[in-house]
Amino acid sequence: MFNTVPNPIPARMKGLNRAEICDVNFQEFVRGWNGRPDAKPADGEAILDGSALDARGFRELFESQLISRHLDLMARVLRVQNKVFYTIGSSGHEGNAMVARLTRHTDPAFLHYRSGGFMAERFRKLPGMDPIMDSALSFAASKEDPASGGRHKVWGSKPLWVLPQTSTIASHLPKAFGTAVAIEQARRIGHALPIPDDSIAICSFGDASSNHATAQTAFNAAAWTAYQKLPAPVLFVCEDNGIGISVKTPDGWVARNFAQRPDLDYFYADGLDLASGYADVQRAVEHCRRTRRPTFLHLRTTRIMGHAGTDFEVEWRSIDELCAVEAADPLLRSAAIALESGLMSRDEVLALYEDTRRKCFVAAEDADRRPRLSTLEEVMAPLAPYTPDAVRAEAERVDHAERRPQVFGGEAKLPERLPPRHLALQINAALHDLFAKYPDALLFGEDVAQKGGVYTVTKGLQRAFGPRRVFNTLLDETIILGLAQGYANMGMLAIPEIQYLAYFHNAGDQIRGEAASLQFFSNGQYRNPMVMRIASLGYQRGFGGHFHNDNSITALRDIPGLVVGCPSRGDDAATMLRTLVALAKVDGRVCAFLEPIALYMAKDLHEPGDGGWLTSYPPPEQAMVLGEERVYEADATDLVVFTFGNGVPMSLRAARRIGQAHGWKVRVVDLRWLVPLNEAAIARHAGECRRILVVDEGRRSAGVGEGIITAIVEAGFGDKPLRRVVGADTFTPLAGAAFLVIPSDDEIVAAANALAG
Ligand SMILES: Cc1ncc(C[n+]2csc(CCOP(=O)(O)OP(=O)(O)O)c2C)c(N)n1
Ligand SMILES: [Mg+2]
Repeated sequence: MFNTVPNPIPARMKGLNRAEICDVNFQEFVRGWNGRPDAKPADGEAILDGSALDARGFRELFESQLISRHLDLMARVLRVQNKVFYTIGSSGHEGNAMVARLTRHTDPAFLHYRSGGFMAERFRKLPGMDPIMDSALSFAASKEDPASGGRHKVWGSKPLWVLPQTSTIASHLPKAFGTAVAIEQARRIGHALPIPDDSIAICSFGDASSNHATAQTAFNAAAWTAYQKLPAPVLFVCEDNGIGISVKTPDGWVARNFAQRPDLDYFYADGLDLASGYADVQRAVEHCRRTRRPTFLHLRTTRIMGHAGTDFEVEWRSIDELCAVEAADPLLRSAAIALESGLMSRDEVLALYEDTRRKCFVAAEDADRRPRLSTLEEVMAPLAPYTPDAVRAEAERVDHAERRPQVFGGEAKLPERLPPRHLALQINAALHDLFAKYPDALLFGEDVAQKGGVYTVTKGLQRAFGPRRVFNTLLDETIILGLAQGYANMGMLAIPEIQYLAYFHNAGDQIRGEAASLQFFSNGQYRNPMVMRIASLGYQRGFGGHFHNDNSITALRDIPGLVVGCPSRGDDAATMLRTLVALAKVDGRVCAFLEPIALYMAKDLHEPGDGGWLTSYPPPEQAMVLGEERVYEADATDLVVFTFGNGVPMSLRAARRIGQAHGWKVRVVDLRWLVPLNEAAIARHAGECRRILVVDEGRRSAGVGEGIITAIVEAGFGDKPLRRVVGADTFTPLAGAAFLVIPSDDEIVAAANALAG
């Protein structure tokens, strides 16, 4: 493309690494340029004949490109001095600055890690911001990094609506799609957006990433939406550099795969050439904003200086190939445009280049002198905010009393006036209450609408609150959780349903890597609160087999910051749901609400017909405190049983038998909150009782029971007689064999007998 370093490398370049070679290339290219410049264009004139880009625009984009490049070069130099801790760069991708220029700083952006150019350009949109210093602070992992507070090198900014992304490729596409849908849906439910109504969501990623299942599901969901003539203004920007780390994307594959997709409108732009690429980027952006249709911008880029600073391409790629790639460096093209157009002289280009370099190094050295995170408390501060008084006040707040009779079909039908009922009905009533209380609440998932869910838990909600607030999604858990993040990003209350716990695992990264991490990686500046309802756990009399009886709570237990609650009875479900919603509203928490399927319809406890598992509906001003356990027989001290979910009624039945057999008084503690575990309460009950039983229907390995026992041991009660009744490390079989793998009343009694013996 351009005349750059010849191969073999001349002596003067021997010993240089490829970043240094690209650096020298630029300078030699400018010095050696001997074309004839046009008459210098005025600010508003086209930079080159026929270009849609004017001179001022070009000049700013070029500066943004140079900032991005010199941040990369700086990172390579200072990495070895331990002043910078991240070297995945943007070199070759600087043309993405055009996307930033042609969009607004209020268009939410979820960015590829090669977005240095985009960021530098977006920084221009607000006065008084400093792209170099802000980025340098992030490279240096400084506590003063305005994006993540020193937790990660991210492209992120609160005022610039760049929601931080870290490393997992493609994981941000579902929430970008979700955000686009949310922008449109807000108007339909009367919710005031934090950004203009005609905003679009921007989402960039690499060519290799476009193959990822998580990316493909976002494209599919966007097309599925557009096919139904529903708006989904998301601009997918595929930055195609032809390679992913070391694996080449087959030539032409991205165009082949996307150019003809129905309902995903394809545009191509040359990201290596500002003068010619600009108009094409503009067309794509304007199309997305105007038509509100999902738009795929295939942006040609290249990757120079390797995947990251640690990628020594010379070891696995031919020099010829490297030289060819480096010759396509978009900064050489920009320099050529600057010179050809007459906008800048060679000296001016070189001076700008060196001045930008200097600024980047000065900023980086400055950033290095700023404090870094130095205590665990600092690191974890934004992870799991909890303001108990405000949460309680929010959970108990009732300002929808007037609407309730209409929602529930009359004063006499208010659920608290009805006789005691089972879990499914009380969850259903609690959801109706919450929807009446929060006009921005949305419930969505598979089969939740007209059918009311597989177990009819959401029955009537859509009729009461309309299809804009209660609706079926397409069949994909990743998208359900991506939508939840999108609605949350736009300030709505997302209540996604996952039909079965097994299918949460299918999409777990959307919570584990994305939703639960947002407050952490944005230093608490962004939050995507939600209450995810999941039909869970076993005991369905042998019906349904493993995937409808999944008991892996482990997969949720170790997600930092997640709140997990699991009620065993209807009244607790209602008060817990209110608190979970308050946690979401007040502290921005991501919450999981595990609904024990087998208890949905349970009415009796000890004998058929005793109605022992029916509960009265708690009036709306009642809520449960996070972490608070329910204790049965609080004065009993012979034995304490720690349990939750299906374990609660089993333990209560077993307690009666144990009492009869041994004359013991048995205290049963329903923990209700599985994450975080209330270790203090566990310690207190363990300390007050002579013997301890842990009944955990989850799996033996890493289940909740392990946490309970650890809390007991760490509190110093490990020498008390203790037994655990726990599910086996197996998948759940069908029919009667299902009962072999999970705890039973008999096993609990047997464990107590062992303690007595
Ligand atoms: C889910 C996931 N798998 C693997 C990786 C490791 N990884 C990081 S970048 C990358 C290649 C991405 O290539 P591409 O999408 O083309 O982006 P580029 O780096 O070329 O800009 C891989 C495999 C990852 N970050 N996330
Ligand atoms: Mg690539």
